[in-house]
Amino acid sequence: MKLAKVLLSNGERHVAIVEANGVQLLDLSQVDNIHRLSDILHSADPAGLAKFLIDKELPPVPFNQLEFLAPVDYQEVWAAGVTYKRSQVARMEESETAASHYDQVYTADRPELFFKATPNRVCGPNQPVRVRFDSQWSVPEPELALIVSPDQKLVGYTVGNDMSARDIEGENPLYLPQAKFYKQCCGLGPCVLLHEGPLDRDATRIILTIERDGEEVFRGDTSVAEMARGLEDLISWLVKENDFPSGAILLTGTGIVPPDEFTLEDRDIVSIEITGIGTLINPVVKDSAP
Ligand code: DO4
Ligand code: MG
Repeated sequence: MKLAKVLLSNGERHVAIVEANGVQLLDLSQVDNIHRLSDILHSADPAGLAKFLIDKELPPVPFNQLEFLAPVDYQEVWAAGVTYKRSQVARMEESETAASHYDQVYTADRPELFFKATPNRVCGPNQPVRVRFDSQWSVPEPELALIVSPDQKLVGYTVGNDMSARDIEGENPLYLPQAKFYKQCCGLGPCVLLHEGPLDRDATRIILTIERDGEEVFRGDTSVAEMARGLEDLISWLVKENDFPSGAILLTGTGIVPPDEFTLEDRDIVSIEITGIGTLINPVVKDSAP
């Protein structure tokens, strides 16, 4: 089952079940203490609760009569890094001084984990993701994102974009927070696929395309099976000595890095498809230096 937050043409926001041709709106007022998407995701039985909450008065809403919103409420967004060989090689190329750190973290027990975004820095489908004006080398990072409940369980998946300034990160590893964490630095959506059994990692492909002026300027793909770490293992490191009363969203690292000569430009369109979950499309915005 897939769940989403949607905006209707009359301005109403709803939580909904995503079906083949549209969405079925939910009436959250039927159950005490269920006010938002994350309350359903963090419940003991998200699929059962969502089915119970279907608003039987309302017919399904077709996709052309709604917009998907980022599937985040109050969660912190975190990210893992250097979890795919391609990322390890790319980081070692971009950083002369810190190459050995990336090499070591790829094989170490403890993964690289960093704070990625607060909800106000997250962009939903079709909202612009940002390239910093002080970066001349930035890329999208297409990543499987895990929805983690306050009781530290994997409850769902969405599509994530860990926007990254490679020049700032490469100049000095201590600049990582500035390379990763800024306004509009993270894309999430369009919906959450509930975790209802083990993910078929081989079959879960991640496809990144970037368009400029209507032409495709980059395409890359990988599969989640290429990731060197387990999903539950990443969560176990995230929650070690940590509490997430509002839950967390954990991006799991990128396995696709465009060639070194590529940088995103203002008005590029980034599209990230993850098999079985959906496609997250965002335009890019980059302001000129003030
Ligand atoms: O170490 C830098 C960040 C790595 C990252 O974001 C990734 O591998 O996806
Ligand atoms: Mg990343």
